[in-house]
Order: sequence, then structure tokens, then C-alpha cells
Amino acid sequence: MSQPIPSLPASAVMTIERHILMEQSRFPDSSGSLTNLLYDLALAAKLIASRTQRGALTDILGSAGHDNVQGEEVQKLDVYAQRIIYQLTDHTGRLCCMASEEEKEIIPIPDPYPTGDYVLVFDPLDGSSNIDYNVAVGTIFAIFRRRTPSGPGTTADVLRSGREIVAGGYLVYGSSTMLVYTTGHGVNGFTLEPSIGEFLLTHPNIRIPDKPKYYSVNQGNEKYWTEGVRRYTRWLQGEEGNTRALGLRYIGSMVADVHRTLLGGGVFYYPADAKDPQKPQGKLRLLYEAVPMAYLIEQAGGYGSTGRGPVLDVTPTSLHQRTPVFVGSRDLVEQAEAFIARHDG
Ligand code: P6P
Repeated sequence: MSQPIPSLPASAVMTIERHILMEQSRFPDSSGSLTNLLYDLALAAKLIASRTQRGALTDILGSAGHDNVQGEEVQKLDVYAQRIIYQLTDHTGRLCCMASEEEKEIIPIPDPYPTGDYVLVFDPLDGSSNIDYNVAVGTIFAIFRRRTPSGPGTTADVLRSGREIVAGGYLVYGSSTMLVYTTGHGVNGFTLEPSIGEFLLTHPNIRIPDKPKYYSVNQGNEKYWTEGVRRYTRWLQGEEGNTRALGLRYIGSMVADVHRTLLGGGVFYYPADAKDPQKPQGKLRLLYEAVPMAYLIEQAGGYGSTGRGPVLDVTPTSLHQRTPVFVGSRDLVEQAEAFIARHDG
């Protein structure tokens, strides 16, 4: 039975550290390990933000000169973000292993450091191809309790369905730096106050608005979509019998597109497409992109689907497995499932 969170006077300044501690009070028998892991991620975010916000003023833009496991050109900021998150979490004894978009295999905890009870999966800098154009980018993370009893983490600890997630969220490095996370009791957003280096609560108990504003998809890929996804998109545009036409907003950075969808309502999707035979399930990864975002959107009253059913029901069979993703207002996402079922068989 979770403990009631002690109420604070409205004037109280709610730092993320205080908020995480209050969340921990819901779990009296907790060891504090998850709390400290969330602290570590908040610190990593401050360090990453210190670089993203200075852009070309530091030697942090541009390509790192090699491709990653996804075959995507790695940006210098990708490398920096990956290294910061790893260095802040590899020695603390809170993790049994990690998995990153940038690393082909599971990342073990190095000797002589102890292993812990949790698994961290993350995309250190999502949308990094946009960095040089000063477009918002982000970090996405999900945390699971380990499944194996002890010792080095294994794929059995990492390849988990979203139903087993214990915490998830993202950082968005935009006009301001925000950290948005959930531990299963609602979604809260914090904005970094650079003058004091603190994330302060600015968006308590986020709920996705009932009245949607935008749909968000790369319409340039339309010729590669299935009939169901094409007709769904025309429905969103006010055809196919729909009287509530939506505007289109697409940034090409998942964190920024999902953040706008979470706060403004609507739907973001990256469907399966025939554009790249190597990626028939679309471009986005299940474990460290779709799952954390679907979990967070559902905690805010929305829904996350593969187009055929809940993202959170899918158990990955490989680390970098891709999936079609539809996240946002529940009724809009369920419409996507209906069009796909009706027209794509
Ligand atoms: P496209 C960024 O490269 C990313 O992984 C996501 O952040 C984003 O949603 C998607 O790819 C954009 O892909 O094909 O529209 O450029």
C-alpha cells in the first residue's frame, strides 16, 4: 500500500531531488537505489545540457567520424552524452548492466564495481542529426528491476516488456532543458534553472489534453506507408468522415515531437514503412524509445500502440529491435489501430 505523499505548501520550491525523495516515500521498504539512480540521471542531464546549450561555442557539434550500430553517423554530442551517462552510473552499485542505442551489446558493469538491482536502457541523445541546426534533441531512458538474482546482468535482465518498467522518462534540450519522468504514479515535468543548476517542478501531474492539436509524422514517407496508415493520415486531416481536422507539426526529433504531443494533445507516429528493407518495422527502437514514451504517455492518460496493440505488451527479442509507434491521445491512437485492422488485414 503506497504511503500518502505529504503535502507541501504551494510556496515550497520543489526540486527534482525533493520530488524523487517524496516519490520514494510511497515505497517504505525501498533501498533508495532507484532514487539515487534517478539523481544520477538528473546530474547527467545537467552536464549534457551544459554542452547542448552552448552549441557551436564548444567543439561539440558535428560528426564524431564514425557510424553506430544503427548505421547512423555518430555526432560528437552522442559520444559525450553516452560517456556521461555511463561514467555517472557504472560504479554506483545500482545497476547490473545497461543498454544504449549507441552500443551493439549489453554494457556490463566494469570490475571492480559491484552490480546492483536495476537495469538502465537509454538513448543518450535522440535526434542528434538535428544538433547542428539548433533543433531540440533529447535523452530517453527506462529502468527495470533485474530479473536474474545476482552477478553481471544478462539479456534476460534487459529484454523486458514495458509492463515491467519501474521508471521512465526523457530529457528535452530545447529552448529550456526539461526532465519529464514517471515512476508509475503520474507524470511530472521539471525545468532546469541554469542560474542555480536545479531542476524545478514546473509541470506537476501532466495529463494529455482531451482536445488534440496536431498530428505528427514524416509525411515525406507517405508513399512507403500501408493503405491503412495513408487513410488514417487523411482522416486526421479531416477526410474519411472526420470533422476535426488537425494541423501537422513534425520536428524530426522524437523527444521534441512526443513532448509537444504530451503537453498539447494529438498523436505522434512513425509507422512501419517500405522505405528501407532493413527497417520494415519503421525506424524507432522498441526498448529505449517506444517503451519509455508509451509508458509515460499512458501514465498521462494517453496510449501507446504498435498499430496492432499496446507497445507495452511487446517483449523484445533483440536489443535494437524496431517497432512502429503511435503515441498520444487515446482516441486518436485507437483510430490508427482501427484503420490498420480494416485496411491492412
Ligand atoms: P525521420 C532521430 O534520428 C530519430 O531517431 C527520432 O528522434 C525521430 O523521431 C526520427 O528519427 C526521425 O526520422 O525519418 O523522420 O528523419
